[in-house]
Amino acid sequence: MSGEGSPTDRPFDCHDLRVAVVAASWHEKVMNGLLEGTLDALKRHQVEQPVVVRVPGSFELPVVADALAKQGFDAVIALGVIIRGGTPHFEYVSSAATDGLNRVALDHGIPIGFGLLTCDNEEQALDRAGLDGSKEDKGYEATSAALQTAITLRKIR
Ligand code: DLZ
Repeated sequence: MSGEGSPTDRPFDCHDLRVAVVAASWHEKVMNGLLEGTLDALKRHQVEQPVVVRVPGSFELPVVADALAKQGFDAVIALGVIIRGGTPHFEYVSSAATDGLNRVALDHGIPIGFGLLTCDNEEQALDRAGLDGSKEDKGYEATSAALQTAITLRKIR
């Protein structure tokens, strides 16, 4: 499944952008779909040799995104899946990851592709994972948005 479909998803030339991906490891099947969608988007936008770094869980995404931003990447794509359980843990991890990633974007002035799914159950996550039978491809979508933003930032700076 390709995430193409909205006007913002038409591929454009990003061959001179340096892009890194940071991906959590919980919920392997959904993560595989998100990562595949991201790599597909990077390829279609002609991004060369993206760096891919894995972290244990979504809570660890911001600190590694921050380290990658410090290395001078033009965009970092963050991928993770958080599924609600029976405790408030979901809220803590979701907001720590979301707030942390937003802070990295603003601190470093680079787009962070927001490929973080926060879902009530696995079915909702699978629907958004870009797998066969999924309704949406959030890996592709988050990547395309970040690349478009990196190009826009380059134009206005
Ligand atoms: C502990 C935990 C739980 C319960 N659920 C998830 C999840 O659904 N998605 C995810 O990405 N990570 C989860 N984690 C792990 C935390 O993100 C983190 O890795 C640990 O709390 C260790 O810091």
